[in-house]
Parts: sequence; structure tokens; C-alpha cells
Amino acid sequence: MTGFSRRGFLKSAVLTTGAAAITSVTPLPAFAAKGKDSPILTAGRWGAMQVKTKDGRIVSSKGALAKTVPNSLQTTAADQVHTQARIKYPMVRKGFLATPGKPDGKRGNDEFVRVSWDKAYQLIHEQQSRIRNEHGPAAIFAGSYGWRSSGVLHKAQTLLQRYMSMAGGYSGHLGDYSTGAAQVIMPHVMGSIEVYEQQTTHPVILEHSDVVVMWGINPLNTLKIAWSSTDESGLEFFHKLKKSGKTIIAIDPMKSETIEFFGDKALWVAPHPGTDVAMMLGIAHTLVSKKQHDVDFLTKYTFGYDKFEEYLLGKKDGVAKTAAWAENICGVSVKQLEALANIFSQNRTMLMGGWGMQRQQYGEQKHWMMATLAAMLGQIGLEGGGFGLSYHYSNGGNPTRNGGILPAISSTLGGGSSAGNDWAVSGAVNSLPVARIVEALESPNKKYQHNGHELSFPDIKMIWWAGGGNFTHHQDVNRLIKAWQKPEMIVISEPYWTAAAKHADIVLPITTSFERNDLTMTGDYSNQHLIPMKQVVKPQFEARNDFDVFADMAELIKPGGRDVFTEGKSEMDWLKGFYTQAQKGAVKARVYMPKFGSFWKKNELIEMKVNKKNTKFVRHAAFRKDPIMNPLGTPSGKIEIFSKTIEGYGYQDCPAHPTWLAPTEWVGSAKEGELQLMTSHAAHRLHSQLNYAKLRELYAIANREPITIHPADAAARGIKHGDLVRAFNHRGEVLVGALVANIIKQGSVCIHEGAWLDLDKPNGICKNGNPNVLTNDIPTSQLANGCAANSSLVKIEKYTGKAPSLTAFTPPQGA
Ligand SMILES: Nc1nc2c(c(=O)[nH]1)N[C@H]1C(S)=C(S)[C@@H](COP(=O)(O)OP(=O)(O)OC[C@H]3O[C@@H](n4cnc5c(=O)[nH]c(N)nc54)[C@H](O)[C@@H]3O)O[C@H]1N2
Ligand SMILES: Nc1nc2c(c(=O)[nH]1)N[C@H]1C(S)=C(S)[C@@H](COP(=O)(O)OP(=O)(O)OC[C@H]3O[C@@H](n4cnc5c(=O)[nH]c(N)nc54)[C@H](O)[C@@H]3O)O[C@H]1N2
Ligand SMILES: [Mo]
Repeated sequence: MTGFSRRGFLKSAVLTTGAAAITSVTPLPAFAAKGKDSPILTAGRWGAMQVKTKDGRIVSSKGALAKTVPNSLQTTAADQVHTQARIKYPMVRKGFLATPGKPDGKRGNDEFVRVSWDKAYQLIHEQQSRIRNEHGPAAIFAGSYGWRSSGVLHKAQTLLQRYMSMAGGYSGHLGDYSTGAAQVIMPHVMGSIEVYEQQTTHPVILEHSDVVVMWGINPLNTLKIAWSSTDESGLEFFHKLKKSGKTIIAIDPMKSETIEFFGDKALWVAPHPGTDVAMMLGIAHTLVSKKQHDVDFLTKYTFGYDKFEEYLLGKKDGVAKTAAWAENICGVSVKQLEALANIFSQNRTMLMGGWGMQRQQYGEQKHWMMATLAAMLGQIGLEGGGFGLSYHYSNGGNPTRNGGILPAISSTLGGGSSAGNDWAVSGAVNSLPVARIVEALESPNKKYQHNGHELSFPDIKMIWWAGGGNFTHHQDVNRLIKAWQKPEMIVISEPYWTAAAKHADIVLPITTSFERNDLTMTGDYSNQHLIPMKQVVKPQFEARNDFDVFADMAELIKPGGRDVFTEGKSEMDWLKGFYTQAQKGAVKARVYMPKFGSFWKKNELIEMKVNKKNTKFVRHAAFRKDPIMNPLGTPSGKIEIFSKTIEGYGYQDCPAHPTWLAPTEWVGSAKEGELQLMTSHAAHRLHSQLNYAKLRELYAIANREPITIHPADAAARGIKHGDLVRAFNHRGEVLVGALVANIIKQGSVCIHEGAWLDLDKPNGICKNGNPNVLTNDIPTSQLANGCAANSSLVKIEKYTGKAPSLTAFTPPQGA
């Protein structure tokens, strides 16, 4: 088993065919005159940007693609480079410096001492060598999950793993936080992961769908970014959809930014969070009782519907999953559920499913049930019908272009002569489901189940994290902090003093993407543009590139290591190599890409060519056309509504067909004033990235992270809009600002994920409202072991004490 690589999937989504030549090196007039301070074209997750500098500092930035929808994240380059939260020099925790490799329980509560780069390298190398000798490679965790920055060369985690392979191996991770449950269940159901795959295209939806259901998606927020860099087409699509006159239904406990944007053009239906399976069962039962389900489709294209129907009709457990039964659980009325069943079945309907609903206990059931409902509607594989799980992510649905595609640096060495024969290179020797890291620290060598396998946790003695924010992304942070004291050395590579950096032993200052050269594609599925990510300013203070840090470290393994790591190539050599590879694909597709030198000098992006056939792409159309010749990659070759494989695993928490399982913490189990906590993704940042930026002023309330509260829930607790609020449970407490509005289902509150941890004292209150102080660190189930953050209960009260000052973005003592 290996971890999923988003890029791996995305690459396979690309089709190349030879067709007539059109091409464009899109000229950007702004760059025509290249004066000293003229804008520079570069890119981030949030798209192509023009960045202006003055006297070696960034003064402004804005989007570089022609578009109609603005993207706030593109304005943050100056904040990113010049924030006070930057790490300036290599730093070592005082206690660690005194006794390296001997945990003293002081991580996160100690001052830092500036050291030279060489000293930092030496410390890491010595301790790592000792730990490796004493405990073997599995003791070194380099799983290092996270969103780092765009680029095909400066890939922090990949570079870390490349170095660790040379050093003798490491423990890595499986899956991701985003779609932990979905990406493991969907291959059992559809034979493909669905979540990182091209969708039935935007033009097809606009032409053929009558009804579009936004089922737990908030694309106006989440399409601001993409894994490579956004091509920005998705936001425009949703603007067109609004004007299309189609029936738009949004199913979401929260009136998200997207639902606000659609206004009276969309019907908002608000279930309790975590209850979608019950809601869908209620709709499914209505379909069956009105004979509105597509029996022919179910017979021809699915496996095991009969077993599911027995459950649906209550033949075994005596509980029919009727609309009335569902209303009781999800809080959506029978009338509405019946109306939805009718609308879905009588029209060409596309169900667009989001991922927040699967970041919950039993998250596997959500998309399994959605696929089942879509199968009952019989429209999978038809133009504009069925379901899609990436319309809100990376511009899924923007047709795949023809042209060149950039390769990227890999975590394994390039092979050939440069790798040298005397290097016994070793990759990940153990991989744990990414969201089980704390359990692994707590219970080394413990055996556990994962997707039908028995695995065991490594005994982790060293952690090196590069390019991830685990003190904001992981659940139950107080539990994490405790487990984090155990390893003998923790190294963090970061541009900023994040909470993870503040809790490390050795902190290495890393450049932002504006301080180095790189390349990126846009669009993940579309591969629409190739963009030069040209260096904009000099590395700040003593920041170095991840690439150079690991090259330096490789030389310490043994002489010559640097050249093995770099394959003897400089930054620009690598970029030229990647570009030249892309050029080969472009030639086949008859897209003109100039020589690298002139491309780089011109500082212009290249737009790939429209492929008419891809414009009409319909997901699963081939399967529908001929299920014998084009079977799905499931054991039966069909859509598995019942899975014998999963039945064989015998997991109580993931039965063999979609099933309503009540979570441990949800609205239905709430006691004495408890509310369910949602932790959705924020509009004006990418997770924890940019929390320090000026954009924070757009959303902070009383200078804190906002908590959205239903007016009735607020009134019952004497809380008014703008008040400081304490949100708490037995896991911890956070200080937040009250956003009281009728935009959330009563009984739930929302604090967006991504606020930097800022505890006033160990186990104290988080002054910056990081919701993961409150969330439950449990797996979705034994099948996928995904992140289940959204299944957590909290209490809230008006905060009456003196407001403590915010120190989230202030460097620690000594820095
Ligand atoms: N409660 C709750 N928790 C969640 C979620 C949720 O919905 N609710 N969502 C989950 C999801 S889907 C995800 S994907 C995760 C996201 O978790 P992460 O991906 O870990 O979040 P980021 O804040 O993007 O962290 C990226 C870090 O990399 C640093 N960085 C940027 N560029 C570079 C670079 O070039 N080199 C190095 N060395 N560092 C760099 C940034 O400063 C930042 O600290 O969070 C998960 N956590
Ligand atoms: N601006 C911005 N864009 C991002 C990110 C970011 O941090 N900022 N993160 C990126 C990443 S890594 C990822 S994984 C994706 C995340 O994409 P998603 O996981 O889809 O995003 P979320 O915001 O967690 O949830 C989307 C919607 O689901 C709703 N929801 C939550 N629980 C339920 C439920 O039980 N039922 C229903 N029906 N709806 C529910 C929320 O209210 C929200 O409106 O976004 C990506 N895009
Ligand atoms: Mo994610």
C-alpha cells in the first residue's frame, strides 16, 4: 500500500491527442516594458499573480489572469514575505541545546537560541544518525503532511523524503486529511477514487443539467485555490450557473458564502451536520415507495442493490428508512424530502458532493450513499446527470487541455548513473494513516486495522515536518501537545513561527515561493496554463530553500551526497529540465512552447490548447455505454451498493452497504447546552496560511476568529453579535468572536479551521480560536482511518474576563 499522491491522479486525468495547431504564449501587456520595478509574473495556490516590488520589498500583488471574479488571496504577497511572523534565523530550543536528544517536557514552553546553519545541520545529523542506529528507519517520521507552496521543484515534503531515502528510510503517511474517508471507500464502490478526478464538464452541465444540487459544497471559498495553482475557471462557472435559470438546491447546515451568493436563485435546505446519510435514505425510501427509482439501471449497472433495499425498507431491522424516520434525524421535513425525491427523479440532476460531510465519524457512508442515491436516479454516465465529488475543488469540470505537462521532482532518486551504485536508497518503511499520528505517538507498535489490513504503528523517536501545519490541522491539539513531548528530536522547516515551529526543538527558516524560482501548471485537471514562478525578492534574512537545506544535509550523510540529491543540477537546471519535458508533450499536441531561455526571460505564461472532445467529457459515460467492455474497477465491474470485500472485513463501524450510523458526538447526542461544532474551510486563507495577513480584518470579530451562532442559541446564552465567547468542552477551550446570524442550523456552531494556536498557558485557552483545540481525534472508521473533525460537541458562553492579548503571530522568546 502506498499513500495517494494528488499529482499522480491528476496526471492520469490528462489526455493527449494530436489536433490542429493553435497556441498562445499569452502576452501580458503589463510586462512589456521591463523596468526595474515592473511587476513580476509568478504564482501560488491561489493562481497566477503580478507582484510589484520597490527597493527589494514587495509592495503589492494581484491576479494575472483575465477574469471576472476577484480572489482576495491574490493580494497577500507582501504580507506573506514581510510579516513579523517570519522565522529569520535557524533556532534551537534552549533545553534541547543543553541536552540534545533528551526529551525534557518543555516543547512549546521554552525559549529559543539562534545558531548558525552549520550548527543546526550538525545537531540534526548527529541525533538522526544516533536514532537511526539505535532504532532503525521506522523511528524517523517524515510523513510531514501539508499544503506547503505551489511549484514542481520546491516541494517541501517530497524533498524531505528524497533526503530521508538517502539517509536510510523513514516512516511516511497514507491518505490525506481532505478526503480520508472518501478516497478509501470510493474505489470499493466505483472502482476509482472520484474525489481527485475530472468531472463531467462545466459546458455539459450548463447545457444538459436541469437541477444542480450543491450538497455540502462551498465553491465560492474552496475554488480560490488549487493543488497546483487555480486556473480560476471554477468560480466563473458558478457565476454562470447562477444566471442559468436552472433549479439550484443547496444542502448545507450553514448558509455558506456560496448560498449567500446564489441568493434567491437557490433553495437552501439545512440538515443537521452529520445526518446526510439519513436524509438520503429518506429520499431513497420515497423513490422506492413511489416507484420513482430506476430499476433497469440498478439491474444493469449495480451490484447488491437488493441487500441495500432490504435495509432501506426495514426488512431486517424492522425500521423502514422512511422520510418521516429521516426527518427525525436530519431535521428536514417530510414534505421537503418528498419534494427533493420528486425533483431529482423527474429531471436531469447532478449531485455535487463536498468533503466536509465525510470529515466526520463514519464519513465513509456519505459518498457511498450519495453514489447509491445517484444510481437509484439512474443518471450516472448521462450528460449532466449523476454525481461528482470535485466540482468545488481544483476547478473540477474545466475541460482538460492539450499540451505540455510539467513533471516534478520525486521523493525517489532519478536513477541512472547520477544516483551512484553505492547508495542503498530506501523509501517509507512504515506508513500510517495520516490522521492517526497522535495515536501512533501514544501507542507505538500497536496493531490496528486499515482497509482490510492489519498494520502496526512505528515507534517514532524523531519527527521532521516540512511544509505542513499540524498544530492547526490536527484534531484535539492538547492531546497532540502531550504526545509531542515524547520524541527525542523534532525539526520544523517553515517560513513562519507557527505553533508547530514554537513546539519544535530545531527550527529552520525557509523561503516563501516569492524568494526562489519554480514552475507550475494551473488547474490540476485542466492543465490549462504553464506559469513561470519567478523569484520576486531575495531570500529574507537567513531563509534557505528546502531544496538547498536537504542538499546540504545529504552531503553530511557522506561526501558526494549533495550531488546525488541534486543529481548535479542547480535550481535553474531542474526547471529547464522540467520545461523541456513539458515541451515534448506540447509538440505532440502542437502547442508552441518557446525555448526555455526566452520563455523565462519573457516572464509570460503559456496557455494550452482547447480539446473539443474533452469539452464534452461525461464522467462514467463509457461504463454506461458498454459496461461489459468498460467495467468499473470493482470486483463485480459494477457500482457496488453492497461490497463483499467490505463485508469480509467485518468492521462494525463500516458495514457492507451504506448505513446510517449515529456518531458518538452529534446534535442527537447533545446534552445540557451542547452544540455541534462545524470546522469548515475559510474564505480568506488556505488553512493556517495567511491567518496573519491583513485579510484577517475582513473576518475577525472583536479581533478573534469568528464563531457562527444561530440567534436562538445565542439568545439562550445571553450572547450578542460582537461579544467575546468562550467555546469549550472536556478537551479544551478557545476564545472567539460571536457572529450571530440566521445562517446556521439551530443546534450547531461553526469555527473555521486554520486559526493559529495561541494558548495562554499549557492546556489553557486558545486566544486565537483554533477549533482543533475542541475537536475529537478519532478515525472515521477502521476502513479509512480518516480525519473526523466535524463530529465534535462544544458548549459556549459569553466571555466576561479581560480580553487577553493575541500572541499567535508573535515570535517566541529568544527569536
Ligand atoms: N477541524 C478541522 N481540521 C482540519 C480540516 C477541517 O476541515 N477541520 N481540514 C483538514 C484538511 S482538508 C487539510 S488539507 C489540512 C491542512 O493542513 P496543512 O496543509 O498542514 O495546512 P497549511 O496551513 O496549508 O500548512 C502548510 C504549512 O506549510 C508552510 N509552508 C508554505 N510554503 C512552504 C515551503 O515552501 N516550505 C516549507 N517548509 N513550508 C512551507 C506554511 O507556512 C504552513 O505552515 O487541515 C485539516 N484539518
Ligand atoms: N479558500 C479556501 N479554499 C480551500 C481551502 C481553504 O482552506 N481555503 N482548503 C482546500 C482544501 S485542502 C480542501 S480539502 C477543500 C475542502 O473542501 P470541503 O471539505 O468541501 O470544504 P468544507 O468547508 O469543509 O465544507 C464544505 C461545505 O460543507 C458544509 N458541511 C459541513 N458539514 C456538513 C454536513 O454534515 N452535511 C452537509 N450537507 N454539509 C456539510 C459546510 O457548511 C461547507 O459549506 O477546500 C480547498 N479550498
Ligand atoms: Mo484538504
